[in-house]
Amino acid sequence: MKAWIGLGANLGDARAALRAAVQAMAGLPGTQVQRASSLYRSAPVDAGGPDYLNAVAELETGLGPLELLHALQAMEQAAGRERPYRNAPRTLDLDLLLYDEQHIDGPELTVPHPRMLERAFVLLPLAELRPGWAALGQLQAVAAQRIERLADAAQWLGLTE
Ligand code: PH2
Ligand code: MG
Ligand code: MG
Repeated sequence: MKAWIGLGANLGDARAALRAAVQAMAGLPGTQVQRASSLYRSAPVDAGGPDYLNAVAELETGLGPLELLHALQAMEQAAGRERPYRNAPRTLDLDLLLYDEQHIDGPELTVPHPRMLERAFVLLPLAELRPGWAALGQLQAVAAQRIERLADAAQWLGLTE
């Protein structure tokens, strides 16, 4: 199955945390990272603290949605994630955005991610990997949010000089 993961961080060395997360996702059982978006810097949405770094990764995985969710949560924990309050600044946030074409509405997991349409920091990187998933009007609806593209995938993942 294909899955799309939103990556974010706004504490510590955020770029290193997102890069390490991509490597860790590639190490999950039965999972490959097929593509990654560019790296973006974005103003916090519904949150305080420093600017975020954000990106989206596309996985091919044999893990089911809850198995994948739990693996992502374990990676957040390993990166030192603390949850003092809702939307607190974080060393690493990994959100399961889309899982194949499934709609999931369970106690632990909702897919598509319920707030993704409100967030330029999700829709813009996702549009690189799944152009057409968000309609033009949906992209226009978040156009006022401050976001800047910093580096293409090869650059921020350290695959080029
Ligand atoms: N994540 C949030 C809340 N607000 N804002 C930006 N710019 N980027 C994020 O990743 C982000 C946010 C909750 O997970
Ligand atoms: Mg999030
Ligand atoms: Mg999250």
